[in-house]
Amino acid sequence: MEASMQQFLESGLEFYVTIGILLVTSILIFIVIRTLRRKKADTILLVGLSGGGKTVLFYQLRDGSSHQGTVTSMEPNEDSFVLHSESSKKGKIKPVHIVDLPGHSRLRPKLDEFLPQAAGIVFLVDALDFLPNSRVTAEYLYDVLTKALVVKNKIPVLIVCNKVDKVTAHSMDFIRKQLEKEIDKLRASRTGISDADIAHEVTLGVAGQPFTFSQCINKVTVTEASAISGKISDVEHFIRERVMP
Ligand SMILES: Nc1nc2c(ncn2[C@@H]2O[C@H](COP(=O)(O)OP(=O)(O)OP(=O)(O)O)[C@@H](O)[C@H]2O)c(=O)[nH]1
Ligand SMILES: [Mg+2]
Repeated sequence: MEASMQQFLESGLEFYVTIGILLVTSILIFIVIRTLRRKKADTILLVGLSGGGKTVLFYQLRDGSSHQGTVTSMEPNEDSFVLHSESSKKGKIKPVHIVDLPGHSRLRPKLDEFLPQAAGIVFLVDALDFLPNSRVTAEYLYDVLTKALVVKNKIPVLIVCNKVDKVTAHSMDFIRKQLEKEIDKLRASRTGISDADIAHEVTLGVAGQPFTFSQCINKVTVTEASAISGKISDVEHFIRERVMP
């Protein structure tokens, strides 16, 4: 009697152990398949106000020439290529997918379509015509920095003060400070609008302290460039760092 009881218990235990093993194996297989399926983010987005030089930069990165006289873009301009500066390594290194998004305010929602694949964002600022546009530039940058995906995926942002070939261009330190000040003001005014919405919105910076880019969860850096004359090495370096060969 006792022996058959023991046999019964043992077979029950065996049953549960087998089910347990099967369950753990299926979960592991499921996780592996999901990880393999998830495409690695390999896209660099060029964003910023209209006229900042995104399209000029796109061609400079791809062809090493600026295609003078671009008109305002109405559609995203995208391609996968090995950077012109790395063309000697063609075939040996991974191409990058670059999307030049139109700066026109009505076309800006296009950004959301590309964000899930973004490995980095290059935010162009017109350093020549900066002052009259500092507020709108900061508004757009604020929108980018508070996008849920940018924060969740910690997408690095490189702010590029473009057109430094002109002597009247503002310095990158000046532009950085102005943008930080404007974002600080925006932060105060936007959080003041409705307390109910704050729970859903990302709040930038540290409460009670003036805003600086270094407080962002994602890495935000500032550099200068001249897309038209090909002074874009910091941008190329940023891209290569984000999309490894
Ligand atoms: N001096 C100077 N001008 C530049 C530079 N980069 C772009 N430009 C000029 O700025 C203007 C706008 O350049 P685009 O590349 O078309 O600007 P964009 O950011 O693509 O603008 P949208 O397509 O409207 O969003 C053009 O007249 C360019 O020649 C630069 O580095 N230096
Ligand atoms: Mg353009």
